[in-house]
This record gives sequence, structure tokens and C-alpha cells, in this order.
Amino acid sequence: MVLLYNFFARKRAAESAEGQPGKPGPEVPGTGDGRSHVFVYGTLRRGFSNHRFLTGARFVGPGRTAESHGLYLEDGIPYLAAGEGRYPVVGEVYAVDAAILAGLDELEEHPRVYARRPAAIVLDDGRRLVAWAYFADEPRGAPLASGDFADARGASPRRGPDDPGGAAPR
Ligand code: PCA
Repeated sequence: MVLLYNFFARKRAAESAEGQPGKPGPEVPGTGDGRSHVFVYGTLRRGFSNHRFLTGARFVGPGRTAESHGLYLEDGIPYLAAGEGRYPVVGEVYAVDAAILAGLDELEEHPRVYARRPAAIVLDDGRRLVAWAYFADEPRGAPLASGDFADARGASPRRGPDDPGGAAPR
């Protein structure tokens, strides 16, 4: 009974952290159930090379950044550049536990290559929330014409074996 109660209490907490249509979400990227929300816009997205790092994560929904940013591409790898005002950047939100988040930080070389910072997100169904996103303070390559990595010619379906930032199977 208590277990069941805890299950529903956690579920409610997660849902309330996932925002409401047109309303601003919470200020921190937590879900209220001990997990964190993360917004992914590049190789971590479904169908791309690093998606397996989200194994065990709960998919919350597709969305985009509430603010306009820049999205750069070099060698098939995208870089989110804050404050460039080009376009909202398209991606997906997941609820992740501390172990998954630590794995993502390692993969993205936070805070050296990508810095994980909160971003305001609007889900496609209209809900608004705040999620972690991997920003690049020194974006590499050239800006894309759209904020959707999937539109990019040369969006890498997988990281090459000699890419030092690549995701070796482990
Ligand atoms: N992986 C992270 C940041 C850029 C990348 O390729 C992501 O998908 O959000």
C-alpha cells in the first residue's frame, strides 16, 4: 500500500514538474521524483548515434527551446550556442536519473566542451518546463540554416571511430 502510494506520489510530482500548457515550468530542471529533465538536440536524439546513452530514461516529449539560439555543425556534431537569436532549437526531453546524467556529462565532456545549463523548453503539446541542455560556449563549425539537427546535411548518424569526442561502446 505504502509502495503504491509512493509510486503515485512520485508520478504526480514528475507530472507537475513537466509543466502545464502556456504556464512557465519550475525554475530548476528537476522532475520532483529524484530525476532531472534533460533536453537533447543532437546525437542524443532518437535515431542518432548516441541515443543509447539515454537507455533507461523516460521520454517526456518532443519540443524546442523557448528562446532562440544558434546551432552549429562541425563533422556531423552539433553545438548549441546560447543567445544568438537565430531560431528555437528542436529536440526531445527525457527524465533521467543521476547515473544517466553523469554518463551524459562524461560523454559531452561537461563542462569543458559542452556546459550543462538550464534551458526553458516548450513541448510540442504546449507544456513548458526547464531542462538541462548541453551548450557550447565555443561552438565549432558553421551555423545551420534551421534549428533542427535532423535537417542538417551531414548530420552524423554515428560518430566516427577516430573522433576523440566519440562514444566508444563500453
Ligand atoms: N549531443 C548532445 C549535445 C550535442 C550532441 O551531439 C545532444 O544531443 O543534446
